[in-house]
Amino acid sequence: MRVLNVAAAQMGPIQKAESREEVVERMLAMMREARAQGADLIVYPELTLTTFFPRYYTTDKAEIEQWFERDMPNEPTRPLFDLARDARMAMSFGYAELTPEGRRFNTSILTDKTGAIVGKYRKVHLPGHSDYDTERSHQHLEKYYFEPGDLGFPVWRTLGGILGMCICNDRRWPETYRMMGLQGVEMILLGYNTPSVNAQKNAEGPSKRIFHSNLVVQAGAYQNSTWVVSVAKAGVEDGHPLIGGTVIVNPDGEIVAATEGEGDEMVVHACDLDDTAFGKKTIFDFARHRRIEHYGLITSQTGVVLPP
Ligand code: CDT
Repeated sequence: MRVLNVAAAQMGPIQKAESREEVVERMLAMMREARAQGADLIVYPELTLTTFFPRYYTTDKAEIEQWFERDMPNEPTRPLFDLARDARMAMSFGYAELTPEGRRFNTSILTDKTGAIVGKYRKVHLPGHSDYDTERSHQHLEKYYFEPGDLGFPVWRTLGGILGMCICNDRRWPETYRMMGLQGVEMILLGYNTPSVNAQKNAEGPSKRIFHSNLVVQAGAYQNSTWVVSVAKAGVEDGHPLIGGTVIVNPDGEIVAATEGEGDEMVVHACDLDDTAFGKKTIFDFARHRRIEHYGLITSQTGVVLPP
């Protein structure tokens, strides 16, 4: 048995006016609860430290950069690293990253139990649009604020297993999981901010959006025989609702833990990484069963090309 006790720490809404320090206080409260429950790892959502700012449009550089972190850890986040180290707990959270060269990424990090950053992932699949869109009920300007991640889909040997990360919209793409599956991933950590209503199809509300969220993470877990920890930032941020639906999914694709509400809420589950072995050596033994000679279009072509 290789059991990781994992805390999926859903965050409730973060209003535009909330400071990093206020958010970190909420994160620390959940980390203390996770420590009391003996968690080895705590996982927070995408862009944990701020409101989901890609819904706001501005051309003002200072206004844009206020959402970004130049260093990690930095002053406001240092208490998280300190408590995690004292609690001997690994952690993962998302934030907006501004590099010394001025590049902007939607990023997640993973620490080990000493508080050292052992993994960094930069979101590859950026949804939404790059210009202000008058047709939408709300903006989703990730293509404006960020450039696509440049690190691929790495995995890390840490915490006694093989762990990987992805971020929000990445979870909807089978390529995300398969890239990590091909490196033997045993647990994928992901956070999301998903608006409760489709900005281009208002009839698509929260229940269908949670259904889609679960559908993709359960399929990704099963088809790659891996644990997936899928963590929401939820609730109403300055009038803009986000779905909850945080889940921990086992390598059979079953939900084994789920939040109930849309506030700060944690669920903890003992995840045995050895449970990934059966699927990996039977139905999803890639080396025996994959047929890469038939998969060329997946990497040679981006969009659909219809038959003549
Ligand atoms: N944050 C993020 O990636 N959200 C997207 C919303 C898609 S609608 C533009 C998601 O896939 O949940």
